[in-house]
Amino acid sequence: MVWGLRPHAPASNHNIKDLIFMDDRKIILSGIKPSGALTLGSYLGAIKNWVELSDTYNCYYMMADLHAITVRQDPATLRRTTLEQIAQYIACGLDPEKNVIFIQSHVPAHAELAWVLNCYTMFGELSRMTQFKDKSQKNADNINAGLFTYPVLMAADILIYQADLVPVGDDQKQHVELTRDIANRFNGVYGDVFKLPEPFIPKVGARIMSLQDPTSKMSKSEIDNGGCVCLMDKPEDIMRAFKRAVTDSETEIRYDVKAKPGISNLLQIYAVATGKSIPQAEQEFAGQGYGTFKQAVGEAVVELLRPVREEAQRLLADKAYLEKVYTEGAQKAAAAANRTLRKVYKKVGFIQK
Ligand code: ATP
Ligand code: LTN
Repeated sequence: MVWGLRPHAPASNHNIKDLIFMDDRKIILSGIKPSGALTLGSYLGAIKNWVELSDTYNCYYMMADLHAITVRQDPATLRRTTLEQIAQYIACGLDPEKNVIFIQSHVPAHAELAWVLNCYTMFGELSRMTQFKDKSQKNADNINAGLFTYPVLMAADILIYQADLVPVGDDQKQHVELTRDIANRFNGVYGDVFKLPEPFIPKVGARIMSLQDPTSKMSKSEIDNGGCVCLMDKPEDIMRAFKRAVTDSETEIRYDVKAKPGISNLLQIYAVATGKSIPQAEQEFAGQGYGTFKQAVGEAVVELLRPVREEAQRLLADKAYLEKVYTEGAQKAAAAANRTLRKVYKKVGFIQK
């Protein structure tokens, strides 16, 4: 990737905020809410692909803290998980020299564009979002307006960088589709302002299920029920979670999501963790018992996460480095985001400063 001065930046005395990607690689934007410890689900569904894509795209990866507060967060915990998440992104293999790693609230243009896009998004569209329906059921005492308009902020996150691709798990597909609808509506009125983004959803690993309830998604806000494995979990905790994983009363290790959701989930986890295909995994364990299989899946996950945990721990001890990463990241992100925001403000008729 090539960094260069943004147009109209002073040629002398420029600093990092004037730097933008200058090559014609396609652009990626994605993010995760720092609403808890990162899980195996977000790793296999999203971050693992971010790392694979980061060599061929210009990438923006953020901590979506503005999104996190749609559900009540303890302020001290939110600060800690945000910092931990940055360390974990880097530990997973995202090089801050090649990728723009930043905290969403450090780039105010996201919230500013979200306001404008709110005026181009319909109440009916937002009412159909399944994440809103799920979260309002789970947080019945706090169905706030932010929870409802959350997909508009997500659209702003994506469109402000003119992203081509948005690597996410299956649960976010609907939000990326809505982003395209909003962009299309806006472009229909003002001309080609926004690029239309595509979701990038992995074939295997797009929906890792809870180990305790394999019919519902493994989710960091449901960490307490034992169905979740976190990136920073110790090997013995990971092994225990897999040993206790819910399966079924048969004995056959076969991929069949409807009839055998628990075993299918474990096969999926094993396949992505080892880079094997699901049929290869089925063959490997043909005729073996569930106990041996669960042990092998646990061991594969322990080995997958061990370097991530160790490197994240090392990075977390170096707060000055993490601060440098997110400060420079926000400056680079803001340079790109402000360009789109200025264009949008001009198009809708705001007087330019
Ligand atoms: P929360 O419980 O706070 O809603 P979450 O655990 O669902 O959080 P997110 O921050 O919403 O995690 O998701 C981060 C990214 O990881 C998104 O791209 C999402 O699609 C993906 N992801 C999350 N959980 C899974 C999962 N179980 N399987 C595959 N991908 C997932
Ligand atoms: N909505 C996502 C997190 C998120 C995101 C984004 C993902 C916020 N903004 C932009 C991709 C692109 C979630 O709940 N997992």
